Amino acid sequence: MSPTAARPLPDLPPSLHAERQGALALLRLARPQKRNALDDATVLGIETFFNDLPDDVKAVVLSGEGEHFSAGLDLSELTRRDITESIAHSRMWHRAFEAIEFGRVPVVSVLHGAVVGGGLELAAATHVRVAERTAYYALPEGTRGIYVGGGASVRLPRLIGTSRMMEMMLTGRTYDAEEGRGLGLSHYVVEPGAGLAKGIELAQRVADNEAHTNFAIMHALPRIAEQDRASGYLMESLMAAIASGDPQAQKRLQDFLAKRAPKTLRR
Ligand code: 1HE
Repeated sequence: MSPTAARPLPDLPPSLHAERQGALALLRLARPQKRNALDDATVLGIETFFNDLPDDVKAVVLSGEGEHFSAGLDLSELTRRDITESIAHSRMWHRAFEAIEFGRVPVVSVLHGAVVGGGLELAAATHVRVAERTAYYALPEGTRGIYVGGGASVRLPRLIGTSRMMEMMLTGRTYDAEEGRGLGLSHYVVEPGAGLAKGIELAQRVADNEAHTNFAIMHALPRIAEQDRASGYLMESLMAAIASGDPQAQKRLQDFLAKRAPKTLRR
């Protein structure tokens, strides 16, 4: 056990609730009276949470309390900032969501109700997305006279394409849960109320992977995808050699060959 393994989860503002479940940490947006609108305290709390996770946390499940995952940026705070402060505010969101996307452990988000504006930006920073059938997606920034600031311009074109994001912002359209799955906004659609259990089941599977494999998937894969082909192939070979050279990988391979490991069957 590492010296920090028994460390508790970080202290969080009242708008966030966190608990441990075995190797998982469950983080919940807990401001349902404001539809989980993301104020500064919440975004800073998210950054702290992901930067200070105890070493024995292997995956995180992120969900929202109440009827909606998140109504996005807290619009009441926006009215008080000048341009310089707004830039700093957006950069703060970037830092917090980078702590998710390029953090230490994979994050499974459970989406329901409104997943809009900054709420969609938050979801897009997570690695696996489960949507309950009530989930819907929108980028209302266009209709509010503002622009995305939590990383959507970078992440969403990679998920759904620049043209589709452009159209979402121009017209304020919504996509429902099934449409969102078709576009890649979520990977699963489940019945209302079933999202958390599904998210925990998936996070448990992720947590059972070797840490070095999860590292490669989270950190090497997206970088390779943005590289030129020759550099990408080289990086892939290096990563593959590092991964398969790990003693735990060798043990897993031996277990399969000795018929001690499960087969890859359809499920
Ligand atoms: C809020 C926010 C918010 C609710 N900031 N306070 N996001 C949006 O443009 C979406 C704005 N929200 C909505 O359209 C609706 O609230 C919902 C469809 C999500 C939910 O509707 P409903 O009827 O369940 O709730 P409500 O009555 O609208 O809201 C309940 C309370 O939450 C109310 O406050 P109250 O004091 O009157 O009770 C609302 O004012 C408050 N509330 N959403 C502040 N977003 C880094 S850049 C990202 C840019 C963006 O995210 S822009 C998109 C902003």
